[in-house]
Amino acid sequence: MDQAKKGTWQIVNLNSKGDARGELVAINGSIDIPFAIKRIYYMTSTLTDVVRGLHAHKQLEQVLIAVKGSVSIKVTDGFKEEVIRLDNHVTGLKICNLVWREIYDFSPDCVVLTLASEVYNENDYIRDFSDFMQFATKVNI
Ligand code: T46
Repeated sequence: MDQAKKGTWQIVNLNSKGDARGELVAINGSIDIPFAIKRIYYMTSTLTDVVRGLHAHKQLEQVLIAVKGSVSIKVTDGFKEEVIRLDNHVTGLKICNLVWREIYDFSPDCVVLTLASEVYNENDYIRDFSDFMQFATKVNI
């Protein structure tokens, strides 16, 4: 496996341009989030007892936003761990590379929009937790 710079996670606050007609949230790559957006995908109709994710990425950075409903995300970099509940459309969670994520407790109406720094690449995934721990705890910060 290639060595990669170790990352972490952070909350990203987005601005809503509200007016009498309703709300509009615009996200400019490299301005409102700290990378250029190469891919967008969204999860919807996820069963409430399902756990998604269960992997880390070697290089990919992403911002997840619950644009509707709510969802919990457990993240760990191999040293520290946190559970974040995303429950509004103006709060994103930026997850850097080398962070294991588990996504669960989807509300029935939940739609999770994800902005990604790279196009889809299965080779970028670390899907085995012990491989992840071995790799993450060896990489220099
Ligand atoms: C992540 C979490 C938050 C594609 O063909 N293109 C894509 O861009 C993506 C994301 C997935 N796929 C295919 C691969 C699988 O056959 O869609 C199927 C489901 O993907 P996956 O099992 O990876 O889905 P999740 O929800 O476990 O994970 C996804 C992302 O893959 C991952 O990067 O961080 O959402």
